[in-house]
Amino acid sequence: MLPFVWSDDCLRHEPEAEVWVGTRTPATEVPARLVAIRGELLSSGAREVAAQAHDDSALLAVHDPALVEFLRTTWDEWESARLPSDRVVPYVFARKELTSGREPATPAAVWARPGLFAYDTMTLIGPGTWEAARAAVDVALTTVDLVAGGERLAYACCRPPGHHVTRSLYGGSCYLNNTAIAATALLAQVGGPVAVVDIDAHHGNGTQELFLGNAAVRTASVHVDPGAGWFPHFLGFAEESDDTNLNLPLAPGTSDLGWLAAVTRAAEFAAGARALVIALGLDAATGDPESPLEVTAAGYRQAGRILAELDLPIVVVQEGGYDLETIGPLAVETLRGLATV
Ligand code: SP5
Ligand code: ZN
Repeated sequence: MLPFVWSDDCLRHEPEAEVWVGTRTPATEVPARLVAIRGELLSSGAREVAAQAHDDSALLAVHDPALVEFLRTTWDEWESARLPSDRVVPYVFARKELTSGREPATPAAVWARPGLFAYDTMTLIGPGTWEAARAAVDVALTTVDLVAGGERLAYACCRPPGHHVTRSLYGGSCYLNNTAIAATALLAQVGGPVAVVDIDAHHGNGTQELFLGNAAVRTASVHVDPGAGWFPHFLGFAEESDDTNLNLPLAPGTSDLGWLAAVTRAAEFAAGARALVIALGLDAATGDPESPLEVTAAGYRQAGRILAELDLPIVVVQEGGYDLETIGPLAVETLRGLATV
């Protein structure tokens, strides 16, 4: 039976809203996503494994301690400051060019501090955000332990997602890079090289930047072309590819055939690694409100089969996917594809 790792604490992050082009819109990255996926996993007969607490070593191997400390403490400070917004949201941004490359000062104003670490206004922090983000790290690390302990395939059923987070900046509905932390822990436990294949509809920009030029962790991402106007906008282009990184941007409306051809290329790039981390975004699917890639459930299952053919130990980490009706079945279809071979 396929093991999946779970923590109730992942449900504690309730962003409520995203500030998008200056407008407060309803949150898309909601706790109900994970409840839907878990329900479908249990119906399919998957085996639930409780997340085990892990210390901060893998987390701090990936992230700037200042980002981690900010995420751990900012909600309490924000709440004590009695600000007009019920969620932490940046209003100024400490771009390095502002200070000619010098480290910007830590602002005296609590409401200016998010500008040191946030790169968008859509990724709000509230009462349970830290607890959920830290729990997602424990879910990912427990999943790595299962695979290092001999499971061929295990799934980290976690949120908030992580692949948009760099060493010191959070954004894209992500706070801590669960996928990158899993890859780092997997590398330490089974040896390298390790490959990350990211099939979320959006470019895995955080993961790319964390491992750029690092031959021990190869990263490939299949995603909607940022050049067609899609998040993360500033990167994710094919030209960023080198020996250790492969970007496969796709046109809106690409659908199964073109998407699976790109997944096949990503799998070829991963071949020869000792273990695989799949950043599983379900938002490439038809009906997802956040992407135009139009992939079917059969496409997701086939992507699973293609990646399973690499015959590597596999850690699957949940990333995006926002259609509450279909993400449960899509996760199970992908895992079924991964389990055949
Ligand atoms: C992990 C992941 O899939 N993150 C996706 C982040 C991209 N979000 C971009 C949102 C663009 C505008 N969305 C409008 C909906 C407003 N609620
Ligand atoms: Zn996404």
